[in-house]
Amino acid sequence: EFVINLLKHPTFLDYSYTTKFIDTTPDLFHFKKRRDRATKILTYIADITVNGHPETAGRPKPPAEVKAPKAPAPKAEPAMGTRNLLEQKGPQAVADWMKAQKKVLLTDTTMRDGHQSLLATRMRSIDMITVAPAYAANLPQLFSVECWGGATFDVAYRFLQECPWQRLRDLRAAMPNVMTQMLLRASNGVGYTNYPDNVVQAFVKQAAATGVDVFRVFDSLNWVENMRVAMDAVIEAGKVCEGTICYTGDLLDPARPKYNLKYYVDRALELKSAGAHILGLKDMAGLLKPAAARQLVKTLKQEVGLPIHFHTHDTSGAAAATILAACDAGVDAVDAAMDAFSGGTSQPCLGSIVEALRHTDRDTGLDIGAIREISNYWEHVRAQYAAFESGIPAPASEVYLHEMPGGQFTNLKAQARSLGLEERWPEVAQAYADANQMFGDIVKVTPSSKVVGDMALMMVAQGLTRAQVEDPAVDVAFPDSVADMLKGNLGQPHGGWPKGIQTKVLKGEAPLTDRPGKSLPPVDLEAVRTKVSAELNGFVIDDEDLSGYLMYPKVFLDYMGRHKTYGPVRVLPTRTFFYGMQPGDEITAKIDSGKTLEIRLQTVSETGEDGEVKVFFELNGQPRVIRVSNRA
Ligand code: BTN
Ligand code: 3PY
Ligand code: ZN
Repeated sequence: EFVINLLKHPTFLDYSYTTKFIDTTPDLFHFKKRRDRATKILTYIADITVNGHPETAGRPKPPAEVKAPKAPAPKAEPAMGTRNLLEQKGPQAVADWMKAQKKVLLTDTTMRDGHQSLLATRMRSIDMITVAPAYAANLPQLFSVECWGGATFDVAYRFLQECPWQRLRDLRAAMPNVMTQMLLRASNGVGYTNYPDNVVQAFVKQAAATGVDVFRVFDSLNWVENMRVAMDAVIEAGKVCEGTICYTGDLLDPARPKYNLKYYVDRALELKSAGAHILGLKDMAGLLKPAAARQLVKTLKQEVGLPIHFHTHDTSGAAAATILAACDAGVDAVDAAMDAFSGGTSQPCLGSIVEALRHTDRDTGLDIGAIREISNYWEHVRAQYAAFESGIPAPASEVYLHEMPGGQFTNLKAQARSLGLEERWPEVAQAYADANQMFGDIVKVTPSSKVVGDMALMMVAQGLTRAQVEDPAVDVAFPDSVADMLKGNLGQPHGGWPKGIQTKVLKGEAPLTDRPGKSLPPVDLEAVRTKVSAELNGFVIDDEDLSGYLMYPKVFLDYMGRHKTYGPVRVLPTRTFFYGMQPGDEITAKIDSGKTLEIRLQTVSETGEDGEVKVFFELNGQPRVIRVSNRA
């Protein structure tokens, strides 16, 4: 019978242990499968125990007493929330409802931008899914939970050895009443480059089907022309389209007229006519100051008429003041991170904003006790990720000089460190500002921010000034990303690219002026599926995997390869995932509904002459020995 089943399921050949196969094929040669998955997981634990995890080597370790955090208990059945409204009445009803609310609506960003900005995006799904039922039950008045997209997509595959789609599916199931929200880089999807239209369309369709309710769609140059394909796909899927303008510059600075009130109103009206249900105002670097926020929000409310959802970062330490000013001016919804994941390059503090608005006419109505309990959980989660803390201890008014997005600031600092430029950080900050001006004062957000960062690092590393870079007589080997951007492959900035630098970089090659997607031929999705299948020894990937592959071919295939060896390691507690186990440690891992592995590590042998170490486990009471080679 086993053999027949096997023959009937070519998917078993090599990749049978992807979580989806398990989920969708419940009764297939059950016993064999369970044992193999357990062996793979034990192999992973043994390997990490002996050799360490490459990502945490040489980094600060969480204190020994930090154990798997416990989520607060749900206080009641989940009350009706925004998700129910969306399901029953559709996205326009959600937008109308927002405008009718007196209270400020809140989005919790902890599960996406919070850890993206503070912990290099390294939060694992299990830490999110564990607390999701408490969100549904105890904070059902939240507008949305931002938990997907941005950098979390590729980091899940690349560094966390887990499937981002599975994360989304699990969160959606655990929070049935509150809208989930994602960050989508329009034609860049969740990647760093423009994709063919049908790839973007397939991605949005799948994200909507798997569980995203609100799509915050932005373009890294605020070019609405380049956002339509993504926005149309969201609208087509019946989900909430939050057409978003990115904020940059300084609205009140007469010396920087490019980004004035008219600029933002014009973009907002373009987004409205492109079909946005909500207007997103995305201050990715945290540059919007309180007085400017008051003017901008008031004007956009008057001139555009869409509900406004404001997002900012607390890099400067002044973001809460800006949020409160925006609330005064009538903003409909704002983003904040749970206290333990707030501040610095992340969003401002959710609990404090709720309290600041308490007993005013914009009272959020959120339960501060529930917020404290959930934040307490997050505090314990954060402690487990000590290895990924950026070490930026204080607010930085320097952000008004370089204008780096929250997620990039810490990242670029780490990059500068790895290039030996740590001491010269102030020069990097200045070079970033200079590079921005050289490119014509552009919006800096993924991926345009990466291009400006690449240019800045190059200028500092090679000792080049802006004048030298621009001088036709000075030979400069520009980073590939710079050439790509000036060729028009990310789209067109307001006012176009400065001709001088563009001509120098392109050396006479004609730049693109249409949107890049217009000239990218559609991908033959089924041909790609077949090709990937062949690379995976016949394993047929589904639409989620296909969309993952299309965004990040190599990252996806590497993930699949490791999955074959190590199995569904997403079920491991975070401490075990990053540090393995000590003799005497016991953990529990649920591999799928109802099946639990009780794992105890007994002892670890000396390294043998063959370079192998024997790791002795007890698995559900039975002894198991795993051999791994000592590479440490
Ligand atoms: C990566 O950094 O490649 C993703 C993390 C998983 C890598 C696994 S962990 C166990 C084994 N040891 C390594 O050095 N790499 C793999
Ligand atoms: C992303 O694109 O990941 C961002 O967070 C931009 O702010
Ligand atoms: Zn952000």
